[in-house]
Amino acid sequence: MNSRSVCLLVWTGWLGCFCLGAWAAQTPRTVPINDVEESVPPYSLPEVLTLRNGQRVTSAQHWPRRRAELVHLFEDHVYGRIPSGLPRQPGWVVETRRDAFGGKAIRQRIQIPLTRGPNPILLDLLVYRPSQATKPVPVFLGLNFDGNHTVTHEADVPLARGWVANRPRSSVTNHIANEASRGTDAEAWPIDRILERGYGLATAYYGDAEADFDGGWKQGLRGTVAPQGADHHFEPSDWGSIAAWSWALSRALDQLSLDPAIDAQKVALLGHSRLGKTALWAGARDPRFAMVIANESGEGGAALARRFFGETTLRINTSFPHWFNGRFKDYNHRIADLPVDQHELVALIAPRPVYIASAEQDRWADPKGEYLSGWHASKVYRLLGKEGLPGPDLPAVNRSVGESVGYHIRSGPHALTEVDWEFYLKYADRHLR
Ligand code: GTR
Repeated sequence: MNSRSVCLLVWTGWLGCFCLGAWAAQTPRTVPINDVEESVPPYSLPEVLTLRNGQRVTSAQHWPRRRAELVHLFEDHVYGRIPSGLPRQPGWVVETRRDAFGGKAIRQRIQIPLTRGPNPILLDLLVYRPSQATKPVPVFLGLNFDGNHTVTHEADVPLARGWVANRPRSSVTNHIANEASRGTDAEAWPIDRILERGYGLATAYYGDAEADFDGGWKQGLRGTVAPQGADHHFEPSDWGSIAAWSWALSRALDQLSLDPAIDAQKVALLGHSRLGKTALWAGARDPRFAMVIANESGEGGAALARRFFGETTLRINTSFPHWFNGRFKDYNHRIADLPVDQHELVALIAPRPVYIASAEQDRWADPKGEYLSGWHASKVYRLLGKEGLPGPDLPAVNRSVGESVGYHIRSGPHALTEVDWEFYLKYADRHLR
């Protein structure tokens, strides 16, 4: 080896160390995290019933003003503003099957154009409703993580078209959906049981609207509607992907409203994890959703941002910078200055029923912070003549508590399970029947 190559080797070595160091400085692993209840520092929450100008909201008539203020604050500081003038176009039924689930269900596949033009972004809505129903049915609506073909074992539901996440469970390794992933998420969507209980189910793949990676927006909804397309420069209050997915949910509701066999006044929005965050924001923005269920929605969902436990604002903004708007990053190191906290997001759903759920082992999502959000939002429910959660203490596991704010903490890990669904079906029976 000559002296030039030794020199080059040393230099690349140093460069390597430097790059690795810079990477380590940015990697989420270096972000401080707390997992010990006794180490949660004191915090104080913004007062949900006080306007920014200090005025108190003391009657139900004055709540809409505070509600509007909170929606704007969440748009400006957290999820971002959805551009005005986006199209709201009806979809078309691609296929109807009257013999789905052994004749128990009528299944429809509907395509909803989310953008204008000859090649619009299409949301594929998969809808099941009980075939024996004698009147319009209430429906659960939820986005799914890996494609419509993963929520069912039926062989004729087409594979998701666009980018999908690589997952060992679905044996996807190249971001392209494959047959091996069919039905891999069916446990999270007990369609049979939902139908038996007299409900319909509508679901769509969230990646249809926009792929879930930083940069996914370029080919997705946000890039397509931006005047500069993929060269768009985001302003701090521009929308993030959670807002884009929530927009798609509202378009799905438009579509369900066109079907006389569906009771569009009784659509319960449901989402798990990041899609639980999305469900909360969609339900907060769009008062047509009759009920919202946030399964283990965690940070940026139901969990209080100011409670230093599990995932933090800094961490989520580092791992998933595209989920929220640019301004939300300003609070990475000063969360106490954020003009809202997540109990106010839950309160935006009032007086409609909202259900928050946690899992005992899902400490990352901060079960207690999720519960407390519901508890602090209950104040608004009471003002509007409804009952919320019974008190500030986390209930025992596997027990459902609360009225118009419902809650359970299930034993086990982060997941949407049949146990969760049983609670949701009972809750829907109470509030939507
Ligand atoms: C995690 C993220 C959570 C939650 C979850 C999910 O990695 O930190 O906020 O959204 O993903 O959506 O599965």
